[in-house]
Amino acid sequence: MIISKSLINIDGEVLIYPNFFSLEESDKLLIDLTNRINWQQDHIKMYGKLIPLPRLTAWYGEPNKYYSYSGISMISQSWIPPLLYIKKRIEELSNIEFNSVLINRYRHGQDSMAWHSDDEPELGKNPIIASVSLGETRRFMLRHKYKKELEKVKIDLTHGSFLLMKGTTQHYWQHQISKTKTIVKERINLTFRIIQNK
Ligand SMILES: O=C(O)CCC(=O)C(=O)O
Ligand SMILES: [Mn+2]
Repeated sequence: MIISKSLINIDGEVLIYPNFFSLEESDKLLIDLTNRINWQQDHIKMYGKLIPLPRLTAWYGEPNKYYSYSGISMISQSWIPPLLYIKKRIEELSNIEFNSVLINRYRHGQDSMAWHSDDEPELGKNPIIASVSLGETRRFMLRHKYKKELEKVKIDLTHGSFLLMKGTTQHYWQHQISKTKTIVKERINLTFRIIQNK
């Protein structure tokens, strides 16, 4: 059994498994997903203008799983083998079954994800988020929503790493991937989720 200590010690649980996938597996998965995922460029509306999200996205899962965030609605595309392989591996470790995955592709250092919690109603009361990273290492940060005196938690998510957020984490904590001025290659992140609708 692999044991991990929580990165936060209050109001939730965040576990990290740095080399969860071997280097060979991770390299192969990165190439497979880059080529086979149906990537899309979504836009959000801000001040009446359509702004492109600073990353490419895709939503896969069991049939008819809907997901909405920031005014964007997506319907699941069918699982493909590399996604099913990753899903099986993380389900074995976490003992949880996931039915969908949001995939983000950060093309360079200017692609990012702003502070947020994964707390959309369709994720249920205490969302369990299983996050797999491939490709370039990017810094993941957590901050408490109310206890401003708590230090931010910073963790580098490396090629083949697995991060699990559970319990009340999404009620009390936000997370982000910030932009970086350093020249970085592509990174793909997959967050497996349990959608409660239909
Ligand atoms: O890219 C990451 O590591 C985080 C992605 C994320 O927070 C999300 O998809 O909700
Ligand atoms: Mn998130």
